[in-house]
Parts: sequence; C-alpha cells; structure tokens
Amino acid sequence: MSEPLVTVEKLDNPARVALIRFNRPKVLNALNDALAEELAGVLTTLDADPSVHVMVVTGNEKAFAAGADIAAMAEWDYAKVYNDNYITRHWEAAKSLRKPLIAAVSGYALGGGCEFAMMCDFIIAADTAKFGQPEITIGTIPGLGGTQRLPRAVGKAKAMELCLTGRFMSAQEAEAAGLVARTVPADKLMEDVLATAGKIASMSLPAVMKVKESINAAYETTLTQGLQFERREFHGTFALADQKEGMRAFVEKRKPDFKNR
Ligand code: DAK
Repeated sequence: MSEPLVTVEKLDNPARVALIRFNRPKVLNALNDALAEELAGVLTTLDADPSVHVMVVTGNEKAFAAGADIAAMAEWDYAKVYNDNYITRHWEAAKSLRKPLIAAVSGYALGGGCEFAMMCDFIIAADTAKFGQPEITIGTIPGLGGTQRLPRAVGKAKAMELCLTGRFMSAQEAEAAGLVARTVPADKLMEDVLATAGKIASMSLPAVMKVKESINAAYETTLTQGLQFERREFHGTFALADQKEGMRAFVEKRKPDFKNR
C-alpha cells in the first residue's frame, strides 16, 4: 500500500475537529491530481459527517504546499489541460463545503498552495510562513483563483505586484495586508489553530454554517442583497432551539448546551 497523499485524523481533543495534512513532504507538498482527488474525497466525507464541525488543513513545518506539481505539468499541452479540466473538478469540492475549513500555514504557501489556502475560510499563519504566486516565473499565471481572491484579500496594488513579480510575502506582511487572520510563533501554530477550531466547534453548528454562508455572500452579491441575505439568516436563527438555549443560558448566567438544532 502506498502512503496516503492526504492524512486525516478526527480529534477527541478538541472534539468535533478533523485535522487534514498534506503528505508529500519530499516535494514540499506539491499538489498533483492524485492528491487533489484524495483531498476532495476527504473534504466531502468530513463535511457530511455529523461528528465533525470544523476542518483544519495543514502541511508541515517547511511547506503548507509549494504549488501545483511542476514536474507533472511541465510537458502537458493545451488540449490535455483543457480536455481534462485540469484538477479543477477536484478543487471545486473545497468551495462547496458548508462547515468551516481553516488553513494552518507554516513555511511555503505558493502558487496553488497559496490559492488553496485562500479557498479556506481563514488562514492562521506561523511566523515562518511565506505566501506568493510565482507562476509568472515559470511562464504561466495563477489558475486556482490567485488573480481573483488575492486582490479581494490584499487589494489590487499588492496582488498585481505579487502576481507580476512572483515575490514571496512574509506572514507579517500577509497579516498586515489582510490575507491572514493571525500570525503566531511557529512552535505554537497547531496549538493555536486547534484551540480556535475547538472554540468554533463548541458553537451551534447551524449558527456557524449561517455565519459562513452570510460572509461568503459578501463576496458574491451587492451590499443591499448581502444585507438582506444576512437579515433572513438572522431571523432564521430564531427557528433554532440553539438560539433559545444560547440566549436563555446568557440570561441565566450559565454555559449554553447547544444541540445543533
Ligand atoms: N512542484 C514539484 N516539485 C516541487 C515543487 C513544485 N511546485 N516545489 C518544490 N518541489 C520539489 C523540488 O523540485 C525539490 O525536489 P528534489 O530536487 O529534492 O527532487 C524538493 O521539492 C525541494 O525543493 P527545493 O530543493 O527547491 O527547496 P528549496 O528550499 O531550495 O526551495 C522553494 C523552496 C519553494 C522556493 C522552491 O522549491 C520553489 O520555487 N518551488 C516552486 C514554487 C512554484 O513555482 N510554485 C508555483 C507552481 S504553479 C489549477 C490549480 C492549481 C494551479 C493552477 C491551476 N487549476 C485548478 C486549474 C497552480 C499552479 C502552480 O502552483
């Protein structure tokens, strides 16, 4: 049996959190078609698993992922990548998840690695992390959303400069620019990310999914439509037992016992 390209652990502590790890350390977790297919299967399965509320995806100390596998792609031609819908079919899985997916980034997050991290709901970075879209240096351009999500995260000027030069950006710069939720010392990355995931996993799952859907609507709609969507979802929470439980617990000065209903 060959090693899995993506490993998965459903954790007891914190409960309801699943940890997914890219597992191609010899090539800095370069993302090939087989890895993308495994990842899509894992994400889809975990999203449908009621015992999991939050997913965390990570790499290793040296690399989250240094991009798509260049050696695999080097000799492909246009007809092949177009006809095969080159790895797009697998990556779309991450876009349709209803539960939160957090990227824990240490080391390199380049090209498709940076793009996949941006497809996650938020990124927590080790202070050693390096982000970039170096595709231009190998004669191509970002293909998994780099020219679209990066400007939305860091603004046009910085996205343009990064994609046109292929320069790497430090975790500190990425945080200041808004790409990263928080930067933490490298040796505390997983502790911090898992505590964050555990906190989210302790909330009411339908409320968590409504927050995710509403914030994502901010990217897809006008402000008026987005506000209306949020209002409907807010009103909708009043149909949940967890809204009653959460507010009653506050009034009664106790911890809520959410049932995810
Ligand atoms: N692909 C294949 N192998 C890679 C790799 C990659 N992206 N990155 C690193 N490796 C391999 C190296 O070849 C080396 O292998 P060996 O020589 O040991 O066999 C090993 O990993 C260690 O790398 P280095 O020896 O280079 O390590 P260094 O510390 O010296 O340098 C580095 C680290 C990250 C600066 C360097 O490895 C590097 O520049 N890597 C390439 C970064 C890059 O250009 N990434 C962008 C690739 S293009 C799409 C989806 C995705 C994409 C497009 C479309 N669709 C859904 C349509 C994405 C495209 C890309 O990401």
